Amino acid sequence: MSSREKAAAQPPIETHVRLGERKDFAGGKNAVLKATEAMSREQGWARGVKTWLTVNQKEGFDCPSCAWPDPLEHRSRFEFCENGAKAIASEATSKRIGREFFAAHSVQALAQNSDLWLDRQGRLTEPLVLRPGSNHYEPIAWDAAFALIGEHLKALVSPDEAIFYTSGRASNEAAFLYQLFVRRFGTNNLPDCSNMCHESSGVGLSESIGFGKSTVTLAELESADTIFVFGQNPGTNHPRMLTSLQKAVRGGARLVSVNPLPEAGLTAFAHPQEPLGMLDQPTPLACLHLPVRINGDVALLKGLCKAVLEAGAQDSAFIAAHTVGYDAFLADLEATSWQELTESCGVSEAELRRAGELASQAKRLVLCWAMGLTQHKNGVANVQYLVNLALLRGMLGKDGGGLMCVRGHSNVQGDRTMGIYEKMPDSWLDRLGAVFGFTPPRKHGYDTVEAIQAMLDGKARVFFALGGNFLSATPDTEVTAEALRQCALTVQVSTKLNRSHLVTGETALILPCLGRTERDLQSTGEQFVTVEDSVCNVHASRGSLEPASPHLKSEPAIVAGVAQATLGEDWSGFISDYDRIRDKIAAVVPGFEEFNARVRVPGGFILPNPPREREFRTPSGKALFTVHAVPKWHLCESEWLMMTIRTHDQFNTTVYGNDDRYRGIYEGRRVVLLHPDDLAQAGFQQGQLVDIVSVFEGEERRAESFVVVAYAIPRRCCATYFPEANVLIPLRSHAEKSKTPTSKSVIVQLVARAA
Ligand SMILES: Nc1nc2c(c(=O)[nH]1)N[C@H]1C(S)=C(S)[C@@H](COP(=O)(O)OP(=O)(O)OC[C@H]3O[C@@H](n4cnc5c(=O)[nH]c(N)nc54)[C@H](O)[C@@H]3O)O[C@H]1N2
Ligand SMILES: Nc1nc2c(c(=O)[nH]1)N[C@H]1C(S)=C(S)[C@@H](COP(=O)(O)OP(=O)(O)OC[C@H]3O[C@@H](n4cnc5c(=O)[nH]c(N)nc54)[C@H](O)[C@@H]3O)O[C@H]1N2
Ligand SMILES: [Mo]
Repeated sequence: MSSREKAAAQPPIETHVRLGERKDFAGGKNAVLKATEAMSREQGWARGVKTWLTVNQKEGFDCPSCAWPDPLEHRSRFEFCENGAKAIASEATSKRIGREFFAAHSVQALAQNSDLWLDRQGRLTEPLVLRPGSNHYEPIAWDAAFALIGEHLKALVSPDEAIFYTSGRASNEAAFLYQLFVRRFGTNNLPDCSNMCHESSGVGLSESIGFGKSTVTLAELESADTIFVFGQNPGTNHPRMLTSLQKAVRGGARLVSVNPLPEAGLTAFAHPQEPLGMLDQPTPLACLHLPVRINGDVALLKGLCKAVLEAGAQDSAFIAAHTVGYDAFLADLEATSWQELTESCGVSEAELRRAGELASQAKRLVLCWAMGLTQHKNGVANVQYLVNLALLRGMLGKDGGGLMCVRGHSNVQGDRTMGIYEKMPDSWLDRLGAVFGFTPPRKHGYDTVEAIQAMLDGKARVFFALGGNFLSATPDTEVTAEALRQCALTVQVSTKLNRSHLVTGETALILPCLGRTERDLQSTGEQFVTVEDSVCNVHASRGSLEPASPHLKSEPAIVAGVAQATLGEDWSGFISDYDRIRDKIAAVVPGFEEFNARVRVPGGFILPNPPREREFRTPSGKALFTVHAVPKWHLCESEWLMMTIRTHDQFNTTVYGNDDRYRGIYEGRRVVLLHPDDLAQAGFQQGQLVDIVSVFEGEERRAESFVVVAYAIPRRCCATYFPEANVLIPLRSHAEKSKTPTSKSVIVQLVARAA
């Protein structure tokens, strides 16, 4: 083991914060102002305007921010949002870091800086190695880097001692080659960011309706008459969704927000591309906001289902023809009292009945959700109860109604379709093996939580990441740091500097890659890649900017380089022409027949979606009603239930700025939001500092110095920002069945710091 001094796993503690007013609408002129600010700071006008004119256009590149779909018809000239602009500015920045930067700064010194500072340094420009015992990265040639990885992998006792993580920005082509390499190498250790994200959705949907994705199209959302948005903050995380919600509401739809917080983007929207929007004259969106207690959604959904039944609005014909489990579902609901439900979810019976009425009257009901449902111990149950409501109202396979699981990373859904999953089904592996003439491993691999444990236990020695920021995105930051430090080799394929480059194994590599915005030139000419959005639309993405450095490689080229060095096979044909990768995808992945031809049609194509045809690929061939208990939380006087959420100025662990504009929190991120009465009762003053302590199975974890802020949040609930609070989330605290870390339900105590 090296004698290298440890680099800090957590960002430095910065407690400055300025409090302003909470906003009651999203968008408006400030959205344009902030987008322009980010562009001019990072890119300059020439590069900036070029990206703005091509993002999400049929001939351009797919926005690297969220997975919100693009309209199939009638795209606007500016098909992006403020936060997409920030993501693009961060990637397409004109700032660069190379060997001089790393010679000047040790990894320990770099780790003393904030995440914002790390991201602001600029694009990585050449492959770098951190040798055993050394504190500085130094340049390494691509071939030497590939050879080093190959040597480490070949030296392992078993292929299962290596872990291959993927973040959701990798293209379909990169992801397909990557999983092929990993399986040819001999393991299914393919954890991904989805494990921490919508895994509960995938597991819950697959079990209930035999399909793990959304069942509605964008056009259907826009023409729905009733929309519920559960546990999602689209004003910040999917801003283009507000355009669709606005369209729906203008067409008469009624929108209900189910969220502990009154999020600005669900309250009202001022479209920055409309004259009135620019004048900050918003369109009201949600007609009803249900301020559910954290993790109160099963109780709330049971209330809605009860109300639907009491109104006689169940779709009996659909239920009889297409579902199983209805009687048990009914019996459980009958045995549950309104009082138990309202006490648990914190929403009054009157409000629940009002929402139930809207759900009962709906002819085209769409249920949307994101992390507020998935990142709980019962995340799968949350999702399945949402399915129960859709089934009760017969809203599957019906034009204009259905389930909309709003994905995070821009290609996280596509990566899974391409086989980035530690438990791919046998039928899929059979096809992969048949097409490539080998026997893929069958033993399930590690998911994210298991991967960390395996590194801690010394069962995994090489960690490879295709994108992302594993250290800061995963739970239990200090524990994950120890896990990574125990590896012999850690490798990060990245565009920008982050903390995972600083907390490493004995040897570490940074392999810098092209971003989405950049031209990808290979020996037969310019290449494009493909992605799949939240509504299963597969389409091309073609970058046009000059690459940040001539030394960058594309992600597929990096994967091929590692494969060649490890397996001793020639993969160059895949890289000279990505059509050859797509031909193999067409042969292996269902729904991708004639891939090369169909993806060249502007706008791409939509993958098959059996539930839309009322085809449910479950063991019974029917959709499943499921029964779930209302979770019980026993919080003592000094305890709160904490959720970790995103500010308006970050993309996951990438911090673009220190403001959370819509929530009125500026210049700082280390805050804990509490109900004003809880704050008073605990004897805290707004602005004072507290330590946050989580107690789990007798173990204590502490995050120091958070500023207390009074906020409109239900009693006994509190909110902090990700990733600063990840240190408090125990590795062993994860969802049943999906193993998604419980990032939105952590029991904490708040301890005043001495003044
Ligand atoms: N600009 C930007 N865009 C992004 C991202 C980003 O970081 N920045 N991240 C991307 C990724 S990977 C993802 S997964 C998505 C995340 O998108 P979101 O899921 O919108 O992200 P979060 O900030 O985690 O917000 C979750 C919401 O759920 C609410 N919530 C928390 N607990 C509960 C609960 O128990 N019940 C209910 N009903 N609500 C609850 C919170 O108040 C918050 O409004 O966004 C994607 N897009
Ligand atoms: N407490 C808490 N923890 C959470 C969450 C939460 O809500 N609360 N959310 C979870 C969720 S939903 C997710 S999806 C995960 C996210 O986990 P990750 O996907 O691992 O994290 P990101 O912060 O999105 O990764 C950012 C890094 O990706 C690299 N990158 C950016 N673009 C590219 C590219 O085009 N190619 C390559 N190779 N690299 C690129 C950059 O170096 C950047 O620093 O975090 C999870 N963690
Ligand atoms: Mo995510």
